[in-house]
Amino acid sequence: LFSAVEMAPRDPILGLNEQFNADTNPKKVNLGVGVYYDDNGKLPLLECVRAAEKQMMEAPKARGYLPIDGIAAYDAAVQGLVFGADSEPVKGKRVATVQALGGTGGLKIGADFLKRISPSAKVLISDPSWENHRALFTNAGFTVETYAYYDAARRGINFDGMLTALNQAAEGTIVVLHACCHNPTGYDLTPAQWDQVVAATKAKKLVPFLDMAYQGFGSGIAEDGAVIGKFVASGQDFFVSTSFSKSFSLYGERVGALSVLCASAEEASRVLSQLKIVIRTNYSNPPTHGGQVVATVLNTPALRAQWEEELAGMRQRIKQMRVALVEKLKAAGVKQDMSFIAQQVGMFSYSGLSKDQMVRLRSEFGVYGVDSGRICVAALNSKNIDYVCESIAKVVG
Ligand code: PLP
Ligand code: TYF
Repeated sequence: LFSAVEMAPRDPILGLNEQFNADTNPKKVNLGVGVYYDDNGKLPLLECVRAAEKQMMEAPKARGYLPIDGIAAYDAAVQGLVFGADSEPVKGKRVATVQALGGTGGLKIGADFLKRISPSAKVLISDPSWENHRALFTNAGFTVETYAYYDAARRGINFDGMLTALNQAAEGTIVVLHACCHNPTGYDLTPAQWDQVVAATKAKKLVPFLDMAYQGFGSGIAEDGAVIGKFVASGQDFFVSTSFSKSFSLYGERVGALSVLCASAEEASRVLSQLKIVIRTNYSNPPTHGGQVVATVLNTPALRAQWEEELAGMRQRIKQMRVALVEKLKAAGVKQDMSFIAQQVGMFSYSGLSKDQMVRLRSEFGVYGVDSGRICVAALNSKNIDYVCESIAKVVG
Protein backbone atom coordinates (compact mmCIF):
# COMPACT_ATOMS: atom_id res chain seq x y z
CA LEU A 1 0.00 0.00 0.00
CA PHE A 2 2.70 2.49 0.92
CA SER A 3 5.57 1.34 -1.27
CA ALA A 4 5.03 4.14 -3.79
CA VAL A 5 4.43 6.89 -1.25
CA GLU A 6 6.94 9.64 -1.81
CA MET A 7 8.65 11.61 0.92
CA ALA A 8 6.95 15.00 1.13
CA PRO A 9 9.10 18.12 1.41
CA ARG A 10 9.42 19.68 4.86
CA ASP A 11 7.59 22.89 5.58
CA PRO A 12 10.25 25.47 4.67
CA ILE A 13 9.72 27.41 7.90
CA LEU A 14 8.78 24.75 10.45
CA GLY A 15 11.56 22.55 9.01
CA LEU A 16 14.07 25.19 10.10
CA ASN A 17 13.08 24.53 13.72
CA GLU A 18 14.29 20.94 13.44
CA GLN A 19 17.59 22.12 12.00
CA PHE A 20 17.89 24.74 14.73
CA ASN A 21 17.20 22.23 17.51
CA ALA A 22 19.92 19.95 16.16
CA ASP A 23 22.50 22.77 15.96
CA THR A 24 25.11 22.55 18.74
CA ASN A 25 26.36 26.15 18.37
CA PRO A 26 25.85 27.69 21.84
CA LYS A 27 25.30 31.11 20.28
CA LYS A 28 22.52 29.95 17.94
CA VAL A 29 19.53 32.25 17.44
CA ASN A 30 16.23 31.21 15.87
CA LEU A 31 14.80 34.01 13.72
CA GLY A 32 13.01 31.55 11.45
CA VAL A 33 9.53 30.74 12.62
CA GLY A 34 7.12 33.55 13.44
CA VAL A 35 6.88 33.34 17.19
CA TYR A 36 7.09 36.19 19.71
CA TYR A 37 9.65 35.72 22.49
CA ASP A 38 10.16 38.09 25.40
CA ASP A 39 13.41 39.88 26.15
CA ASN A 40 14.67 36.79 27.98
CA GLY A 41 14.12 34.70 24.87
CA LYS A 42 11.14 32.95 26.49
CA LEU A 43 7.76 32.24 25.00
CA PRO A 44 5.48 34.36 27.21
CA LEU A 45 2.51 33.05 29.15
CA LEU A 46 0.40 36.19 29.28
CA GLU A 47 -0.80 37.31 32.72
CA CYS A 48 -4.35 37.68 31.40
CA VAL A 49 -4.24 34.05 30.24
CA ARG A 50 -2.88 32.92 33.60
CA ALA A 51 -5.67 34.81 35.38
CA ALA A 52 -8.37 33.38 33.12
CA GLU A 53 -7.03 29.86 33.63
CA LYS A 54 -6.97 30.38 37.39
CA GLN A 55 -10.59 31.48 37.26
CA MET A 56 -11.45 28.42 35.18
CA MET A 57 -9.58 26.10 37.56
CA GLU A 58 -11.50 27.48 40.52
CA ALA A 59 -14.82 26.61 38.90
CA PRO A 60 -13.93 23.57 36.81
CA LYS A 61 -16.43 22.45 34.23
CA ALA A 62 -17.10 19.05 32.70
CA ARG A 63 -15.94 18.80 29.07
CA GLY A 64 -18.95 18.12 26.93
CA TYR A 65 -18.87 18.53 23.18
CA LEU A 66 -18.96 22.16 22.13
CA PRO A 67 -21.46 23.27 19.52
CA ILE A 68 -20.09 22.73 15.99
CA ASP A 69 -19.47 26.44 15.58
CA GLY A 70 -17.79 26.74 18.98
CA ILE A 71 -18.43 28.67 22.18
CA ALA A 72 -21.11 31.31 21.58
CA ALA A 73 -19.39 33.84 23.87
CA TYR A 74 -16.14 33.26 21.98
CA ASP A 75 -17.72 33.81 18.57
CA ALA A 76 -19.37 36.97 19.87
CA ALA A 77 -16.04 38.22 21.23
CA VAL A 78 -14.37 37.57 17.88
CA GLN A 79 -17.08 39.55 16.10
CA GLY A 80 -16.61 42.39 18.55
CA LEU A 81 -12.89 42.45 17.96
CA VAL A 82 -13.07 42.18 14.17
CA PHE A 83 -16.14 44.28 13.36
CA GLY A 84 -16.87 46.17 16.58
CA ALA A 85 -19.49 44.94 19.07
CA ASP A 86 -21.82 47.81 18.24
CA SER A 87 -21.19 47.78 14.51
CA GLU A 88 -24.07 47.53 12.09
CA PRO A 89 -23.10 44.08 10.72
CA VAL A 90 -22.90 42.58 14.23
CA LYS A 91 -26.09 44.25 15.46
CA GLY A 92 -27.83 43.24 12.24
CA LYS A 93 -26.57 39.63 12.64
CA ARG A 94 -25.05 39.72 9.18
CA VAL A 95 -21.84 37.99 10.27
CA ALA A 96 -21.48 34.21 10.43
CA THR A 97 -18.62 33.40 12.83
CA VAL A 98 -17.26 29.99 13.76
CA GLN A 99 -14.51 29.04 16.19
CA ALA A 100 -11.63 27.44 14.29
CA LEU A 101 -8.38 25.58 14.90
CA GLY A 102 -6.15 28.62 14.76
CA GLY A 103 -6.02 31.05 11.88
CA THR A 104 -5.08 28.15 9.63
CA GLY A 105 -8.31 26.40 10.57
CA GLY A 106 -10.30 29.53 9.76
CA LEU A 107 -8.66 29.78 6.36
CA LYS A 108 -9.35 26.11 5.64
CA ILE A 109 -13.02 26.23 6.63
CA GLY A 110 -13.39 29.29 4.39
CA ALA A 111 -11.52 27.63 1.53
CA ASP A 112 -13.61 24.44 1.72
CA PHE A 113 -16.85 26.42 1.85
CA LEU A 114 -15.76 28.59 -1.10
CA LYS A 115 -14.93 25.48 -3.12
CA ARG A 116 -18.52 24.32 -2.66
CA ILE A 117 -20.08 27.59 -3.77
CA SER A 118 -17.49 28.77 -6.35
CA PRO A 119 -15.80 25.60 -7.63
CA SER A 120 -14.19 27.21 -10.65
CA ALA A 121 -12.93 30.41 -9.01
CA LYS A 122 -9.22 31.15 -8.94
CA VAL A 123 -7.39 32.28 -5.83
CA LEU A 124 -4.92 35.16 -5.83
CA ILE A 125 -2.35 35.48 -3.04
CA SER A 126 0.30 38.16 -2.65
CA ASP A 127 3.75 37.70 -4.18
CA PRO A 128 5.23 36.68 -1.81
CA SER A 129 2.86 35.40 0.86
CA TRP A 130 2.77 33.04 3.80
CA GLU A 131 3.64 29.80 1.98
CA ASN A 132 0.77 27.94 3.59
CA HIS A 133 -1.71 30.18 1.76
CA ARG A 134 -0.75 28.60 -1.53
CA ALA A 135 -0.65 25.07 -0.14
CA LEU A 136 -3.92 25.38 1.73
CA PHE A 137 -5.98 26.80 -1.15
CA THR A 138 -4.35 24.37 -3.59
CA ASN A 139 -5.27 21.46 -1.34
CA ALA A 140 -8.83 22.80 -1.16
CA GLY A 141 -8.91 22.30 -4.95
CA PHE A 142 -8.22 25.82 -6.23
CA THR A 143 -5.77 27.09 -8.79
CA VAL A 144 -3.64 29.61 -6.93
CA GLU A 145 -1.91 32.53 -8.63
CA THR A 146 -0.31 35.69 -7.29
CA TYR A 147 -0.84 39.43 -7.42
CA ALA A 148 2.23 41.68 -7.41
CA TYR A 149 3.13 42.89 -3.92
CA TYR A 150 6.75 43.22 -2.89
CA ASP A 151 9.01 45.58 -4.76
CA ALA A 152 12.57 44.59 -3.83
CA ALA A 153 14.22 47.48 -5.65
CA ARG A 154 12.11 50.13 -3.96
CA ARG A 155 11.90 48.26 -0.64
CA GLY A 156 8.17 48.58 -0.50
CA ILE A 157 5.02 47.60 -2.30
CA ASN A 158 4.51 47.44 -6.04
CA PHE A 159 1.09 48.97 -5.60
CA ASP A 160 0.47 49.70 -9.29
CA GLY A 161 1.23 46.07 -10.06
CA MET A 162 -1.11 44.92 -7.32
CA LEU A 163 -3.99 47.09 -8.56
CA THR A 164 -3.40 45.99 -12.14
CA ALA A 165 -3.64 42.35 -11.10
CA LEU A 166 -6.87 42.97 -9.20
CA ASN A 167 -8.36 44.90 -12.09
CA GLN A 168 -7.49 42.10 -14.50
CA ALA A 169 -8.90 39.31 -12.31
CA ALA A 170 -12.04 37.52 -13.43
CA GLU A 171 -15.27 38.13 -11.54
CA GLY A 172 -15.51 35.84 -8.51
CA THR A 173 -11.75 35.53 -8.03
CA ILE A 174 -10.88 35.00 -4.37
CA VAL A 175 -8.26 37.51 -3.22
CA VAL A 176 -6.35 36.66 -0.05
CA LEU A 177 -5.24 39.87 1.66
CA HIS A 178 -3.12 40.31 4.77
CA ALA A 179 -5.21 42.62 6.95
CA CYS A 180 -2.09 43.88 8.75
CA CYS A 181 1.54 42.98 9.43
CA HIS A 182 2.21 41.36 6.06
CA ASN A 183 3.95 38.00 6.32
CA PRO A 184 6.71 37.76 5.11
CA THR A 185 7.62 41.29 3.96
CA GLY A 186 6.54 43.55 6.85
CA TYR A 187 5.11 46.07 4.36
CA ASP A 188 1.44 47.04 4.77
CA LEU A 189 -0.76 49.11 2.49
CA THR A 190 -1.50 52.69 3.55
CA PRO A 191 -5.14 53.56 4.38
CA ALA A 192 -5.41 55.37 1.02
CA GLN A 193 -4.09 52.30 -0.80
CA TRP A 194 -6.60 50.12 1.04
CA ASP A 195 -9.36 52.42 -0.22
CA GLN A 196 -8.24 51.67 -3.76
CA VAL A 197 -8.06 47.93 -3.13
CA VAL A 198 -11.55 47.96 -1.62
CA ALA A 199 -12.83 49.88 -4.65
CA ALA A 200 -11.14 47.44 -7.04
CA THR A 201 -12.49 44.27 -5.41
CA LYS A 202 -15.93 45.85 -5.39
CA ALA A 203 -15.82 47.06 -9.02
CA LYS A 204 -14.51 43.72 -10.30
CA LYS A 205 -16.78 41.65 -8.05
CA LEU A 206 -13.89 39.79 -6.44
CA VAL A 207 -14.17 37.89 -3.16
CA PRO A 208 -11.91 39.41 -0.47
CA PHE A 209 -10.54 36.99 2.09
CA LEU A 210 -8.74 38.90 4.83
CA ASP A 211 -6.21 36.97 6.86
CA MET A 212 -5.91 38.66 10.25
CA ALA A 213 -3.21 36.71 12.04
CA TYR A 214 -1.52 39.67 13.74
CA GLN A 215 -4.23 42.08 14.91
CA GLY A 216 -2.61 44.34 17.48
CA PHE A 217 0.99 43.80 16.37
CA GLY A 218 1.04 46.68 13.88
CA SER A 219 -0.28 49.93 15.34
CA GLY A 220 -3.00 48.76 17.73
CA ILE A 221 -6.10 46.58 17.87
CA ALA A 222 -8.45 49.18 16.39
CA GLU A 223 -5.90 50.59 13.96
CA ASP A 224 -5.00 47.16 12.59
CA GLY A 225 -8.68 46.28 12.30
CA ALA A 226 -9.61 49.51 10.50
CA VAL A 227 -9.39 47.83 7.12
CA ILE A 228 -12.40 45.70 8.06
CA GLY A 229 -14.49 48.84 8.41
CA LYS A 230 -13.48 49.91 4.91
CA PHE A 231 -14.71 46.63 3.41
CA VAL A 232 -17.92 46.82 5.45
CA ALA A 233 -18.56 50.37 4.27
CA SER A 234 -18.13 49.30 0.65
CA GLY A 235 -21.06 46.91 0.92
CA GLN A 236 -19.17 43.78 -0.18
CA ASP A 237 -19.47 40.27 1.19
CA PHE A 238 -16.12 39.04 2.48
CA PHE A 239 -14.26 36.57 4.66
CA VAL A 240 -12.01 37.20 7.66
CA SER A 241 -9.86 34.60 9.37
CA THR A 242 -8.68 35.44 12.88
CA SER A 243 -5.77 33.96 14.80
CA PHE A 244 -5.05 34.37 18.51
CA SER A 245 -1.89 32.30 18.34
CA LYS A 246 0.39 35.33 18.49
CA SER A 247 -1.82 37.94 20.16
CA PHE A 248 -2.54 35.65 23.15
CA SER A 249 0.67 33.64 22.88
CA LEU A 250 -1.54 30.55 22.68
CA TYR A 251 0.09 28.89 19.68
CA GLY A 252 -0.52 25.31 20.79
CA GLU A 253 -4.12 25.81 21.84
CA ARG A 254 -5.20 26.43 18.24
CA VAL A 255 -7.53 29.35 18.78
CA GLY A 256 -8.84 31.15 15.74
CA ALA A 257 -12.02 31.86 13.87
CA LEU A 258 -13.64 32.45 10.53
CA SER A 259 -16.13 35.28 10.03
CA VAL A 260 -18.16 35.73 6.86
CA LEU A 261 -19.95 39.02 6.27
CA CYS A 262 -23.21 38.43 4.41
CA ALA A 263 -25.84 40.71 2.91
CA SER A 264 -28.53 39.89 5.49
CA ALA A 265 -29.16 37.98 8.72
CA GLU A 266 -31.09 35.38 6.77
CA GLU A 267 -28.17 34.87 4.38
CA ALA A 268 -25.76 34.65 7.32
CA SER A 269 -27.80 31.86 8.89
CA ARG A 270 -27.68 29.88 5.64
CA VAL A 271 -23.93 30.45 5.32
CA LEU A 272 -23.42 29.42 8.95
CA SER A 273 -25.30 26.17 8.32
CA GLN A 274 -22.87 25.36 5.49
CA LEU A 275 -19.77 26.29 7.53
CA LYS A 276 -21.04 23.86 10.15
CA ILE A 277 -21.15 21.06 7.58
CA VAL A 278 -17.53 21.76 6.63
CA ILE A 279 -16.56 21.58 10.31
CA ARG A 280 -18.67 18.53 11.11
CA THR A 281 -17.19 16.51 8.26
CA ASN A 282 -13.63 17.47 9.22
CA TYR A 283 -13.32 17.40 13.01
CA SER A 284 -16.90 17.67 14.27
CA ASN A 285 -16.42 20.47 16.78
CA PRO A 286 -13.59 22.53 18.26
CA PRO A 287 -11.72 21.94 21.53
CA THR A 288 -12.77 23.73 24.69
CA HIS A 289 -9.76 25.11 26.51
CA GLY A 290 -8.21 27.78 24.31
CA GLY A 291 -11.56 29.18 23.22
CA GLN A 292 -12.70 29.40 26.82
CA VAL A 293 -9.53 31.22 27.85
CA VAL A 294 -9.84 33.79 25.05
CA ALA A 295 -13.58 34.25 25.63
CA THR A 296 -12.98 34.78 29.36
CA VAL A 297 -10.29 37.39 28.71
CA LEU A 298 -12.16 39.26 26.01
CA ASN A 299 -15.47 39.25 27.90
CA THR A 300 -14.09 40.27 31.32
CA PRO A 301 -13.30 44.02 31.30
CA ALA A 302 -10.34 43.86 33.70
CA LEU A 303 -8.75 40.93 31.88
CA ARG A 304 -9.38 42.52 28.54
CA ALA A 305 -7.63 45.70 29.67
CA GLN A 306 -4.73 43.59 30.89
CA TRP A 307 -4.56 41.80 27.54
CA GLU A 308 -4.50 45.07 25.63
CA GLU A 309 -1.63 46.22 27.82
CA GLU A 310 0.31 43.01 27.34
CA LEU A 311 -0.29 43.06 23.60
CA ALA A 312 0.91 46.68 23.48
CA GLY A 313 4.00 45.56 25.37
CA MET A 314 4.78 42.95 22.72
CA ARG A 315 4.15 45.45 19.93
CA GLN A 316 6.40 48.06 21.53
CA ARG A 317 9.20 45.60 22.20
CA ILE A 318 9.22 44.57 18.53
CA LYS A 319 9.40 48.24 17.52
CA GLN A 320 12.34 48.79 19.87
CA MET A 321 14.11 45.80 18.34
CA ARG A 322 13.59 47.26 14.86
CA VAL A 323 15.16 50.55 15.85
CA ALA A 324 18.01 48.77 17.66
CA LEU A 325 18.59 46.52 14.66
CA VAL A 326 19.03 49.50 12.35
CA GLU A 327 21.46 51.20 14.75
CA LYS A 328 23.45 48.10 15.62
CA LEU A 329 23.80 46.94 12.01
CA LYS A 330 25.30 50.30 11.23
CA ALA A 331 27.58 50.12 14.27
CA ALA A 332 28.66 46.62 13.25
CA GLY A 333 29.87 48.01 9.93
CA VAL A 334 26.99 47.36 7.53
CA LYS A 335 27.41 50.08 4.90
CA GLN A 336 24.04 49.90 3.19
CA ASP A 337 21.12 51.86 4.59
CA MET A 338 19.04 49.44 6.64
CA SER A 339 16.61 52.05 7.98
CA PHE A 340 13.78 50.35 6.06
CA ILE A 341 13.66 47.75 8.87
CA ALA A 342 12.20 50.37 11.21
CA GLN A 343 9.52 51.24 8.67
CA GLN A 344 8.29 47.67 8.33
CA VAL A 345 5.55 46.48 10.70
CA GLY A 346 4.60 43.30 12.50
CA MET A 347 6.75 40.38 13.49
CA PHE A 348 8.78 40.05 10.32
CA SER A 349 11.38 41.85 8.32
CA TYR A 350 12.32 41.15 4.76
CA SER A 351 15.97 41.95 5.33
CA GLY A 352 17.01 42.04 1.69
CA LEU A 353 19.68 39.40 2.37
CA SER A 354 20.17 36.81 -0.36
CA LYS A 355 19.64 33.10 -0.03
CA ASP A 356 23.42 32.56 0.01
CA GLN A 357 23.78 35.05 2.83
CA MET A 358 20.97 33.42 4.81
CA VAL A 359 22.60 30.01 4.35
CA ARG A 360 25.94 31.40 5.56
CA LEU A 361 24.27 33.02 8.57
CA ARG A 362 22.91 29.62 9.51
CA SER A 363 25.91 27.44 8.82
CA GLU A 364 28.68 29.74 10.04
CA PHE A 365 26.94 31.66 12.82
CA GLY A 366 23.91 29.60 13.87
CA VAL A 367 21.61 32.52 13.04
CA TYR A 368 18.50 31.00 11.51
CA GLY A 369 16.25 32.96 9.16
CA VAL A 370 14.23 31.92 6.12
CA ASP A 371 16.03 31.57 2.75
CA SER A 372 13.88 34.40 1.39
CA GLY A 373 15.72 36.77 3.74
CA ARG A 374 12.82 36.94 6.18
CA ILE A 375 13.79 37.28 9.82
CA CYS A 376 11.50 37.26 12.83
CA VAL A 377 12.20 40.53 14.64
CA ALA A 378 10.02 39.31 17.51
CA ALA A 379 12.69 36.74 18.38
CA LEU A 380 15.41 39.35 18.84
CA ASN A 381 16.24 40.51 22.35
CA SER A 382 18.74 42.67 24.20
CA LYS A 383 21.02 39.64 24.67
CA ASN A 384 21.13 38.20 21.16
CA ILE A 385 20.85 41.32 19.00
CA ASP A 386 24.57 42.24 19.08
CA TYR A 387 25.59 38.77 17.98
CA VAL A 388 22.95 38.77 15.22
CA CYS A 389 24.14 42.17 13.95
CA GLU A 390 27.81 41.18 14.00
CA SER A 391 26.94 37.97 12.12
CA ILE A 392 24.92 39.83 9.50
CA ALA A 393 27.73 42.36 9.09
CA LYS A 394 30.14 39.50 8.36
CA VAL A 395 27.96 37.93 5.67
CA VAL A 396 27.04 41.16 3.91
CA GLY A 397 30.73 42.12 3.94
N1 PLP B 1 -1.85 33.50 8.42
C1 PLP B 1 -0.66 34.08 8.49
C2 PLP B 1 -0.35 35.21 7.55
C3 PLP B 1 0.29 33.65 9.40
O1 PLP B 1 1.49 34.22 9.43
C4 PLP B 1 -0.03 32.61 10.28
C5 PLP B 1 0.98 32.18 11.24
O2 PLP B 1 1.02 31.28 11.91
C6 PLP B 1 -1.30 32.03 10.17
C7 PLP B 1 -2.18 32.51 9.24
C8 PLP B 1 -1.72 30.85 11.00
O3 PLP B 1 -2.05 31.11 12.28
P1 PLP B 1 -2.32 29.92 13.30
O4 PLP B 1 -1.00 29.52 13.85
O5 PLP B 1 -3.23 30.51 14.30
O6 PLP B 1 -2.95 28.81 12.54
O1 TYF C 1 5.22 32.32 9.07
C1 TYF C 1 5.46 31.90 10.19
O2 TYF C 1 6.59 31.71 10.60
C2 TYF C 1 4.31 31.63 11.15
C3 TYF C 1 4.33 30.26 11.73
O3 TYF C 1 3.30 26.04 8.16
C4 TYF C 1 4.06 29.14 10.78
O4 TYF C 1 3.14 31.97 10.52
C5 TYF C 1 4.93 28.85 9.72
C6 TYF C 1 4.68 27.80 8.86
C7 TYF C 1 3.57 27.04 9.03
C8 TYF C 1 2.70 27.30 10.09
C9 TYF C 1 2.96 28.36 10.94
